[in-house]
Amino acid sequence: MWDDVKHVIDTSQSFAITSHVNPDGDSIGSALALCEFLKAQGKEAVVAMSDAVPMAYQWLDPDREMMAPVDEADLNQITAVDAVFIVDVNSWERLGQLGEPIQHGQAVKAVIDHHPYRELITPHSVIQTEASSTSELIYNLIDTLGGSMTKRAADALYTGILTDTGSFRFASTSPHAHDITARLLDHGVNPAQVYDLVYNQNSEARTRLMGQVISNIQFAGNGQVAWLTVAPSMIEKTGALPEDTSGFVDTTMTISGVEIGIIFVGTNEGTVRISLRSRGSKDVNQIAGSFGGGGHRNASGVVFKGSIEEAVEAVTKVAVSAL
Ligand SMILES: [Mn+2]
Repeated sequence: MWDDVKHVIDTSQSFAITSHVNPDGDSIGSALALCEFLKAQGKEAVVAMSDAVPMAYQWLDPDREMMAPVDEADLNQITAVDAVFIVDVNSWERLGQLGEPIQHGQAVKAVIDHHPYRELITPHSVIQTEASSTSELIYNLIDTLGGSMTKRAADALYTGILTDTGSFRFASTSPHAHDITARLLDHGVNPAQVYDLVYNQNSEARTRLMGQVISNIQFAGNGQVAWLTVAPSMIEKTGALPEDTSGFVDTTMTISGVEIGIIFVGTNEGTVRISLRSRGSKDVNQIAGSFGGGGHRNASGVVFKGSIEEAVEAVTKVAVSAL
């Protein structure tokens, strides 16, 4: 299964690793661990993301080696590498400002991902939809190719599995995911410390913004669809950062009776960043797909062109009809 990826690694010297917009624990964790692995093989490797790294994951990159968000100079460096690894996503659009330069660049492209897909964007792809996380796949890669596991890589992979399994509660939490987690603890990961660093580092501004956003929650479909809206002005007034809204959508799913939860985050560029969550068989991947986005059955995302009002009207209508 890893033969093709091994060939890409063996035949290249310089690498860039990238992932989807709004990077999360799994995209950052898997990218950083793969970067460590490649460097340990004597390769040059950098991680580049279209968007900034949320506070919760900045501790994984203490020297700020990641290019996130990328700038013009970064783009030149990234397009000059021999090979690009695209992790935790299989879509040019979801790479944000990195999508076009990478798609049309000369580098070999390889995908490592666990999201359902319609078509491959590169023939060099390892996509296992049954994996709990891309971090689980990167663990398997390092294990198979015989790399050493540094504490930093172990922390990164543990963070990816922890966050993508919703702290080991989603349906994707397999015996294999727990098995890998156990081995990461053997490499020195401290679960209490990681949990604290990931989940208990909110700023006062983020907490105030969350309070405002939650107090304006709205419902449709007999309380089965709940949604939150965040206007750019709310973020500015509270002094919070755009990435501070990450995780807000999960509060909708703590409400009894809610089957589909949505957050609409407006930007100053005339787009709305939408995240969707659902319970059980309710498929928000399909809802996101009908607006050009994607993800998993129970967690997906879309970038919508238009106003928050237009996005709410269009997406909640589809959500209610999906009940
Ligand atoms: Mn993931």
